[in-house]
Amino acid sequence: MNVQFELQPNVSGDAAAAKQGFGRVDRSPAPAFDPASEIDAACDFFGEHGYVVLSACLDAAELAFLNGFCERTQEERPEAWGLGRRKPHHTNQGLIFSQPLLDYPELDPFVQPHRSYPVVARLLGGKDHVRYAEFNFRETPEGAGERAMNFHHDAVVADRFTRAPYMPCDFLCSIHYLSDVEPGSPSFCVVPDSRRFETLQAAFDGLGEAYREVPLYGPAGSCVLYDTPTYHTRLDGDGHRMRRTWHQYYARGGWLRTETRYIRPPSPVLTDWNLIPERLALHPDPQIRAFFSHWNTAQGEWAASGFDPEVRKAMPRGEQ
Ligand SMILES: O=C(O)CCC(=O)C(=O)O
Ligand SMILES: [Fe+2]
Repeated sequence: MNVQFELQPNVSGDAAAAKQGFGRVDRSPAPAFDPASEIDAACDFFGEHGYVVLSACLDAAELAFLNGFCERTQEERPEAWGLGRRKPHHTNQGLIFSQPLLDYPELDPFVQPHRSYPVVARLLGGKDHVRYAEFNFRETPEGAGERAMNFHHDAVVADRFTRAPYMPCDFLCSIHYLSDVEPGSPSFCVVPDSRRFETLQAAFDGLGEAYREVPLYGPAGSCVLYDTPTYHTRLDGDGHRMRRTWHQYYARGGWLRTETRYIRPPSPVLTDWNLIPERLALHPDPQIRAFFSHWNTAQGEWAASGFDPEVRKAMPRGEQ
């Protein structure tokens, strides 16, 4: 594997001070919560700070299965990972297997991971309100060098600035670490309490002394949940060590009354390309169908075609 990153200029923070963000990195360990016995504390922490770390979410057998899956598919379908000929999207981000659920039903048991999912459900307003949005595997290859991904937020909904109460959130992302993440390896990194700022600069100015960039370290099997408006990045490690991760996005379903006359609609679709395979989109169990009910227009067209493989192939990430 010979993947080399190109260094990205720091446009979100202060390029004179740091390669990423403002360089105010706080390496004191973030608390990690047991998702079963400490679910209340974990949800309170997320509600307050916009992220939470959950400990030991995958056991040794699950880790072996998921790592084995990644290694096997990198051999069998290198193009699906962007190995060899790099993909037009996600170039320079490392490797990604964007849509493994399309062809691998053996992953279905993982769409609601047994340790982290109850926390996810609580944060989105209860298990009847959780919707699938995206599922992928990623790898920063060994020796890829520095990348300096900019701090950013993912998809957001405008009413986050004004609605009351703020929670439940609109989207959240879970990142399960499939390899150990420690100083020296690339790590997911958050700016706590930053979700209600328009820019990273505004968070830096607004949070003042409290502004911090917190790398989240943890052994393989740790899980980070973050609210998508929270500023974050992949903080580079030493440029040599690898990191493998499993990313899953969830959205909030259903209409929700607020303290005002405003009624929150279901979250919009996260992406215009993510596809749900027929076995899940049209699942006989209505609860599973509801979980997979957030369809984008590409999905609508694919379903209308009878899930025609040629229609899928025409889509940018249909096969890659
Ligand atoms: O890989 C990471 O640690 C962060 C990735 C990320 O923020 C993104 O792809 O939006
Ligand atoms: Fe992101």
